[in-house]
Amino acid sequence: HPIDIVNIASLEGRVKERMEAGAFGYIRGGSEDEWTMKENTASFMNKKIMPRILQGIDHADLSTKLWDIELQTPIIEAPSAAQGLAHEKGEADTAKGVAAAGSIFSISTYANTTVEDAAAAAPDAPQFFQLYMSKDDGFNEFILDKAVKAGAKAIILTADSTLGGYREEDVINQFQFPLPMPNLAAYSAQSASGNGEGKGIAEIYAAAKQGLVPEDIKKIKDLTHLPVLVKGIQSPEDADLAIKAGADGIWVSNHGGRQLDGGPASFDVLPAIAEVVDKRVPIVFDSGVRRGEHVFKALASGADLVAIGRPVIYGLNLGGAEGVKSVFDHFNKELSITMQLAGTKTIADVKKTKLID
Ligand code: HOC
Repeated sequence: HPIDIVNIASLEGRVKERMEAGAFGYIRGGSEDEWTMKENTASFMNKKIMPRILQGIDHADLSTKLWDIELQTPIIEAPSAAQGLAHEKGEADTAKGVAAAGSIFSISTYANTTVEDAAAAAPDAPQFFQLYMSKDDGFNEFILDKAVKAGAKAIILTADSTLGGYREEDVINQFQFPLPMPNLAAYSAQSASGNGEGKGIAEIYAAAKQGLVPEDIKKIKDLTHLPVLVKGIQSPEDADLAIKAGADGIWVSNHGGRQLDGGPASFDVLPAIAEVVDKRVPIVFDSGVRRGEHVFKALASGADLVAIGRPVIYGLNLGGAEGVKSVFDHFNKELSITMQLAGTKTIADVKKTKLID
């Protein structure tokens, strides 16, 4: 069902009251002191929007494109693992809600739904597949083949997660994934994480390929013939490295502050990355986005699309597919207001807006 939303930040408290403590801790939590996680949202205040007036703006048009994919909003869903923790229909309902918002849903390798079932839940909507590369090449080939056959439009290579950040709330709660991860279960060889059920986060990460290298980008492209977005870029050098190695898109992210604590806010590193990328490929941005104003500032700093993670999962928990749609509607409402008050009509106008210190 649709949910009433005054602001996105208040969803966390509502979900905490109804969700099992271990699941909530896993979803909400960041690593160590959660310093980077907090900085992610706080850093949007380091820049101010310089508004224009008398621009004849009578409404905002949020429509945009990634490659040839038409979108009703520049806001997309950030892939998140184990969405069955939030709702019995998990990723299938998220896919439906995101499709209703005219946006892109990305399914994680570590989903509680198969890539086929997620695709079937929203057959006409664009879906991406988020790969955590495994130590086992057989698994990588198997899962990428499944994603291609299910109709994925792009592969997201998660490059910041060869091992998990130290998340203390999971330690305190002795958190273990309570549900199977059917994309793992479908593969006959047993990986270190089995089918995910009853495993702790460290055991899940034990299956990940260590020592990812730029050549892995080409390997994925050769296997899938799909565009590859490299997710977890935080430095201009790595953006350049990834593009030279064949990346079709750069995903600026610090994994919502769940991996390296003590690193910079994602928003703080975006302008320098955008400068180096220099429009060679699109840039997706995530981490800490809780307001339409944050979306606006990320677009004005060089992002082409902005992804939201935890807010989508909170919407899923509170209202299933319609709850997810409500979260998109709320972000879009705030973004529209910000756009019009800043004197911008289109996403292209937003991207030209000046931010000041
Ligand atoms: C390699 C195993 O992205 C998180 C998820 C992790 C999913 C398991 C990765 O918790 O941040």
